[in-house]
Amino acid sequence: MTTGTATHCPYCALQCAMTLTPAADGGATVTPREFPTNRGGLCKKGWTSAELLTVPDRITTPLVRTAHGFVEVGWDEALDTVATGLRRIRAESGPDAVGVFGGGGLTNEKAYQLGKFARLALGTSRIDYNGRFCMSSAAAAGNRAFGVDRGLPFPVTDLDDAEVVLLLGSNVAATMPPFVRHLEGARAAGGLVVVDPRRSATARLTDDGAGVHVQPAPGTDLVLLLGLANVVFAEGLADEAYVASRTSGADAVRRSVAPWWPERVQEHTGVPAGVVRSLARRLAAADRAHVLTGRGVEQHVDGTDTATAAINLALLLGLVGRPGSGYGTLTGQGNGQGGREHGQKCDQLPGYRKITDPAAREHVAGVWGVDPSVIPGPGVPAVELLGMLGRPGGVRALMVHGANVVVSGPDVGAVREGLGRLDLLVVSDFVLSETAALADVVLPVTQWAEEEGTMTSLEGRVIRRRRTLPPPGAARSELDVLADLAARLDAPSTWPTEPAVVFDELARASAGGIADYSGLSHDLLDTGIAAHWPYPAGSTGTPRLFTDRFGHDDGRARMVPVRPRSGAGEPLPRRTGAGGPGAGGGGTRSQLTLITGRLLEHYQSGAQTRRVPELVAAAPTAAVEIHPDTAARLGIRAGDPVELRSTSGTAQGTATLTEDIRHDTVFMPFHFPGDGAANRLTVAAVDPLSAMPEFKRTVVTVRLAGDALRTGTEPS
Ligand SMILES: Nc1nc2c(c(=O)[nH]1)N[C@H]1C(S)=C(S)[C@@H](COP(=O)(O)OP(=O)(O)OC[C@H]3O[C@@H](n4cnc5c(=O)[nH]c(N)nc54)[C@H](O)[C@@H]3O)O[C@H]1N2
Ligand SMILES: Nc1nc2c(c(=O)[nH]1)N[C@H]1C(S)=C(S)[C@@H](COP(=O)(O)OP(=O)(O)OC[C@H]3O[C@@H](n4cnc5c(=O)[nH]c(N)nc54)[C@H](O)[C@@H]3O)O[C@H]1N2
Ligand code: SF4
Ligand SMILES: [Mo]
Repeated sequence: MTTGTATHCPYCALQCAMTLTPAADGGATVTPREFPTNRGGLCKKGWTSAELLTVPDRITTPLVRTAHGFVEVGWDEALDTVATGLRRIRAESGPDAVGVFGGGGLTNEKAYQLGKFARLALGTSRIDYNGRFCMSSAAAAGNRAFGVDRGLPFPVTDLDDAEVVLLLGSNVAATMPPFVRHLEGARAAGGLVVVDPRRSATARLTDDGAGVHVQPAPGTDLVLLLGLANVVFAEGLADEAYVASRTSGADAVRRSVAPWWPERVQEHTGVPAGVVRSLARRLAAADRAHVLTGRGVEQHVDGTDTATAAINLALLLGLVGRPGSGYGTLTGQGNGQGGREHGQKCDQLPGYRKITDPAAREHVAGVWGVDPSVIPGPGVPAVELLGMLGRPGGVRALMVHGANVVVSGPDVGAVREGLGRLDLLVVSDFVLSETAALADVVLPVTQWAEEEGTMTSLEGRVIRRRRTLPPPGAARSELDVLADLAARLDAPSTWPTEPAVVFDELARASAGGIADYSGLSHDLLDTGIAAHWPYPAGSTGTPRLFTDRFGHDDGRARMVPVRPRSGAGEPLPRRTGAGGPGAGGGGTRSQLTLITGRLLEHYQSGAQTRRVPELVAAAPTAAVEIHPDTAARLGIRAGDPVELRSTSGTAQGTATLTEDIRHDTVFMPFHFPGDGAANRLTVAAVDPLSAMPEFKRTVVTVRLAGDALRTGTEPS
């Protein structure tokens, strides 16, 4: 009998534990494993995750584009092609003409090596990653308030005994199903509060006395949160002792929320004033309460301020760092947490260090064995990077590792055009994603079950990913690929390929930083310890942050007054930030607000889950959720093909009629390519503080799609 390998699911940040056992047919079988985050549970994606290892269209040989399409080549030829192209572009246009786009699904080792590769082998400042689309607003808010950004500053199991959990813009019942187990305590106490414009699967968990579903207009959460803080002040519900001893800035917050009394909040959000008052009282009365945010409130042009308002509320009530209570954001991608700590962000060096900080540069340069002046300065965030593809002074070559930008970026029509203007597009992936299909060179890499490494889960816990199977065909680890390219580019420093050795280097580079891993190694992690960072050498880690101080020098949390910018609370958004024509404010009867998000069955761009037959059968195409009254007004019936139009473009889907959505709102998942891509509609407007794009609030018109309407759309 073959014994299985203890590892974790390849998909989301819950990192459910599983045992993977090699199967006779070359694949593997999945068995759930007991672990605090999943308690022996898995969702459909986890159960079927091994199928992707042996999908028929897995790429196992490097591909180079010729006039006749892709041809299979050997590694030497592929890497020579890449290195020659990169050298030429660098010589002609300088190192910043090469861009790198990383991913929050990469192991810590790969994310670290990619950041080092960009700075040392390419000499470019222009690296950023898809976590910019995911965690950047929550991260900016957390850094600003606490001086530290760890999604959950406490173990997930701390939620189990909560009396009240305020869940804003998160649909965990679909996006992290086993997580729902940690909400049972709050449900039993009648204290689960779900804030979502849709009656989502998670909102339905509040039925039958388990809690309350609050249904604001999309993008009005900031006003709702200001209203809750207004009630806290007005009714003397703040934890004055905590506020005085552990925070600064409360007076400014008091002034900023004064104009947001509940009746005015009702006018802007649609949430009844009585609900605003009772919610604030409920939260204040609970001994154990949590405030949690998800992408629904963060993926907006004011996402950082909205997350800040949620943090202010939690601080006013004295929840942060109090045993059994807290504030957190639910990190999304498998390594969304670690992926933002080790240097793939344009402004960061390993250990969550600032690339502009001379001491940080000196430390990391020391580990790399280079002069600090060799390390470039800060680059540009993801949306800006995608906006400069093939532009004068922009990027002429792009290397993509772990992202499918032509499906998941905002305004993918523009992204596709940008990729088309490049001189060289190099994509590493294990399937021919929609982005890989546009590449000049495709490099086949290993999947989770074929590699060793570490991931950092949503609770800041570093865990081991373990190898069960050999890589198929010629597929190679990205660590090997980067090392071979570094050699071809005459890069300084050393380029180890053993994950445990790369981890040791990462640990040294992180020493003394905010996300300090220096006390960890693969061997230590293999003993099964619960390693929550910071984990400096000699420590035993930090399951709970903020119990007696925050990350700022004075040890206090900073409350930052935030106010709605122009347009907030109005039915339709105004454009801020770069790119494209304005969507305008106001609105007419034919205009609806599009919110985008996830289905249980599919993961992100769908590059992986659209290859798993069970998942495709359950959710084959993009369904557009519309309220029956709205549909009737537009002459749309259930199952009709519909066309959505925004200032960015058009997309098509199938109408699903549901009373779970507001009359003024439609919902579309972003998991599908081509005509069904929701991101053909989104605009490249970003939050000025985090550079997070606006994914959750786009002005659209919706109508029945006829064959005539289908013409004129670009082919996928
Ligand atoms: N099945 C599945 N699971 C996943 C993923 C996946 O792709 N598929 N991806 C993983 C990743 S990377 C992430 S980031 C997480 C995301 O996990 P979630 O944050 O749970 O996912 P979303 O569906 O993007 O958004 C959550 C909810 O926000 C609501 N919403 C939209 N606009 C607003 C608004 O203005 N205000 C409020 N209050 N709510 C709003 C939507 O209706 C939706 O129900 O999921 C992770 N897990
Ligand atoms: N409209 C709209 N758009 C959104 C969102 C939304 O809510 N609405 N959510 C945003 C969010 S939160 C996120 S996180 C992004 C995610 O968006 P994407 O970047 O598109 O995410 P994935 O589909 O996970 O793409 C990962 C790709 O990398 C490959 N891959 C996986 N592991 C590895 C690896 O180890 N190495 C390499 N080289 N490749 C690998 C996969 O096969 C896949 O092709 O989408 C964002 N886009
Ligand atoms: S909840 Fe996330 S980690 Fe768990 S099985 Fe599903 S996709 Fe995998
Ligand atoms: Mo995400």
